[in-house]
Order: sequence, then C-alpha cells, then structure tokens
Amino acid sequence: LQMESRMRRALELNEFELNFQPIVHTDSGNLCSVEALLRWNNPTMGTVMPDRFIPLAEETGLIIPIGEWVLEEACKTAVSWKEITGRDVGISVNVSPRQFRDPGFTDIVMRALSNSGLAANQLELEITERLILDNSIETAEILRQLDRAGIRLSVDDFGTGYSALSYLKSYPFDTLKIDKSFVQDVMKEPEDASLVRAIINMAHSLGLRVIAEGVEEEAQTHFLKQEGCDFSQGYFYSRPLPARDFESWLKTNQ
Ligand code: G
Ligand code: G
Ligand code: MN
Ligand code: NA
Repeated sequence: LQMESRMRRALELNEFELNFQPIVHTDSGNLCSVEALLRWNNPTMGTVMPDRFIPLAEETGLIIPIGEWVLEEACKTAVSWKEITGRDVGISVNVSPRQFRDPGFTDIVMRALSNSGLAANQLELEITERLILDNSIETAEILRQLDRAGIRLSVDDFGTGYSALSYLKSYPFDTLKIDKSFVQDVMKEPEDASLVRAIINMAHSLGLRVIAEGVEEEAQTHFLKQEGCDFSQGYFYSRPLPARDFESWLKTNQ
C-alpha cells in the first residue's frame, strides 16, 4: 500500500527516469536503434527496477499515465539525438497489456509522435507474447491501426510465452526479439543454439527481422553473425544507460 501511494506521486515528483540501451547491426556493430527502459528513483526506496513496480502499476492502472510519460519522454529524447548523430535514431518502447488495452492508447501514441516531431517509423512498440495470445478482435484492430500509422511493432521475449505461432501470420509485426534466456547459453547448450537458429530462419521466412537480446560475450556475436541474426542487444555492447551517459556513448559509438 505504501508503494502504491508512493507510485501515485512519483510522476508529479519527477521520480521516473528512462535508461537507454543500444540495439546494433549484428554484422557491423553499428547503432540501429535504442530501447528505452524505465527506472523509478525514489528517495526512500532508491532505484526501483521495473520488474518490482510494473506489476503494481498494471494492477492499479497507474501504468496508463506512467506509460504515457514513457512514450512522451522516449520520443522527445530520440529526436534530441539527431543533433549528435546527424541522422534519425529509432526508439523502442515497452508496452504492457493494461496500457495497450486502454481505449486511449493509440491517441496517446499519436500524440507522443506529434508533440516530439518523431517520425512514426522511428518508433517501435515492444509487445509481449502474453498480450498477443489473448487473441481478441480488439488487440488485432489496435495492432492494425498502429501499423497503418507507420509505427513498427515487435514481439518482445519471443519464445517464452505459449508461442501459438499462428499470430505471426495474422498480425502486422516487423520484428522478433529472441528472449535472452535462449541467447545466454548459445555457446554452451546445443539446444539453445538450435532454437536460436530455428527462430532466425522462421522469422526471415515470414519476412520478419530478428533482434537477439542479452548478448554478453564476443563468442555469441560470432554465432549470431554466422546465423544471420539482423540485430543484437546486450551488455556486450552496452548496459542500459541514463540519458547523459547514453549521449556520451553515442558520441563515440555511432
Ligand atoms: O532493465 P530491465 O530491468 O529494465 O527491464 C525489466 C522488464 O521491465 C523488462 O521486461 C521490460 O520489458 C520491462 N520494462 C522496462 N521499461 C518498461 C516500460 O517503460 N514499460 C513497461 N510496460 N515495461 C517496461
Ligand atoms: O523488455 P525486456 O523484457 O526485453 O527487457 C530487457 C531486460 O534485459 C532489461 O531488464 C535489461 O536491463 C536486460 N538486459 C539487457 N541486456 C542484457 C544482457 O546482456 N544480459 C542480461 N542478463 N540482461 C540484459
Ligand atoms: Mn523489451
Ligand atoms: Na525481452
């Protein structure tokens, strides 16, 4: 209860912060886009990670205003990078089920784009399998609306849900993000290597691009290159960084 009342005030007290983690082209290691990851800096609790507060934010519905703040902040920040890199840098934002099902969701997304001036195709929304598998007409319709607006859509944590693969055929996704639990052991577990290889091949034959998450070691990058994985993300390239540190990263790593 205490956490809930603290969370209710966190937005006005400006306690939320985004961290940024690069997503790179596997072949070159060059920057492709950036994932925004939410942090909550509370004076009494310290830095609270999303796994500890997103579930409560979902339960209470606070995820809707918090998620709106995330979208606004992520889009604005992505636009600000153009001065550093001289080109557009895409941003990926995580969307939770309750937020996605809010009737105002598409309007909130469109407003974040127009307020920031970010082009729709520079925004990617990461959606988990858990949400997609509800199989509702509403989910399908919202995904189509976002797709028609030019926004990119990715399946986050791919492989950890129930994986009713049929949704890949009927929904307008652009990207699969292979969950880090598979990527982490590709050099140790032949089964994980086989799964990653199979996911890459399946995704490509469906016209989807693939991001490997949780890349921590150089050997994994060689494996992923060899298997034709389009993009990579993980501590090997960079941890999620606060805005200022990420700007420094950008200046030396674009
Ligand atoms: O860095 P990491 O601990 O940030 O993220 C943990 C989990 O929290 C991930 O599953 C991620 O998708 C989720 N997450 C991070 N930021 C956000 C956010 O802004 N909104 C939502 N809904 N989930 C987020
Ligand atoms: O949204 P998603 O569930 O994909 O969230 C990504 C999570 O993975 C975040 O908590 C982020 O901090 C974390 N992460 C990013 N790169 C790595 C990595 O290389 N190793 C591990 N263990 N976690 C990572
Ligand atoms: Mn994600
Ligand atoms: Na993930």
